[in-house]
Amino acid sequence: MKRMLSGIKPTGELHLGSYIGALKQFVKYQDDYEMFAFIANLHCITVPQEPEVLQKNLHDCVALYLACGLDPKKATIFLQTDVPAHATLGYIMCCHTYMGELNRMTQFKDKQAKGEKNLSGGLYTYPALMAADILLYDPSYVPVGEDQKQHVELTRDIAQRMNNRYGDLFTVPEPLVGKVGARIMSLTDPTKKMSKSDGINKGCIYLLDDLKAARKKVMGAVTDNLAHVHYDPENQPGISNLMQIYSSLNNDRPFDEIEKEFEGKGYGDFKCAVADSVCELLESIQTKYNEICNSDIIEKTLQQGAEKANVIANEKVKKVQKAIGMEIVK
Ligand code: ATP
Ligand code: LTN
Repeated sequence: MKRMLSGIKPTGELHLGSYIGALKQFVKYQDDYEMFAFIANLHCITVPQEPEVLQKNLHDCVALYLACGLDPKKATIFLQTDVPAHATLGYIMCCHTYMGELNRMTQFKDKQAKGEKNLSGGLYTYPALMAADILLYDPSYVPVGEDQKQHVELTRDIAQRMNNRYGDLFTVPEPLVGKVGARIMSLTDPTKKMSKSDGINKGCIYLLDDLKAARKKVMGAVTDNLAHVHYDPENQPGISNLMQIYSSLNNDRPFDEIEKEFEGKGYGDFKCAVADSVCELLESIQTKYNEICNSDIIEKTLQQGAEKANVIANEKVKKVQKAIGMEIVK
């Protein structure tokens, strides 16, 4: 069985974008691949965090992995810090990544361009740690949203470079970006990605949002005055975003079918249907989330996941250190 790996940072509450772009894909693939899904609690401290808030987000992130359908019997679910090999290989990756490459990464460039002050060294070298996260496990595919594709491509470059220099060390992974929903946009500004890092806002539907609040956010989504439900991200970005959400939550329903369903109807009807789909999803996730919080499944899952991940990751780090000449070999 081929492997697949991905991770999410617990930098805030998970939202509909994280679900559609990433989590839903993890769940879909867990039957056909050996799935590794981890919580990137090293990556999340590349930006300042409040300890109590981070702790809560971390707990909720694991609970939501499970509530969204990841099954610990099928997938290996673990915390990045429970597998110290991530930090070790992360450092080695840093030493095999050029500053020119890091300078080209849009995530860092965007923050710098916004004039954000006191950006950390960790944020700059973040893609090298991400390469380590991936290469430790030799996955064939890495399911991510559109914004992370560049990081997986850098991972491929580093893997190829190290394979050429030291012999076959790593599987060169491919990013897996969904055709629909790889970039869910903010409901209040459909030119911006729906993002948890933006704090509490009306443009972002959190998976633990109160259903009434979620419905209100959908009904208040920014649209246009063209008055027809049509997929055209350039001229109708708000409606197209809602269509992506609707499609994704209804078995990837094709856009032309959605257009037909709402032909001659107003945006109010369409928004109502989107809100119904969103609330149905949230209700099911929240019911499971409450059950999970009242059980010991989180601790058990993480312990079991870390045990399995440590075996694979430690073996890989040994192999890499040996190949580089960092170990005394008798
Ligand atoms: P955020 O911008 O919300 O702070 P992030 O994208 O920086 O989050 P994560 O939460 O770790 O970081 O992202 C987890 C996964 O979800 C990644 O694969 C990312 O590409 C995907 N993702 C995040 N936001 C969206 C979105 N709006 N649409 C589609 N996929 C998304
Ligand atoms: N950088 C990703 C989170 C992440 C990740 C990974 C995703 C860290 N390591 C390895 C896939 C594979 C993000 O910001 N969403």
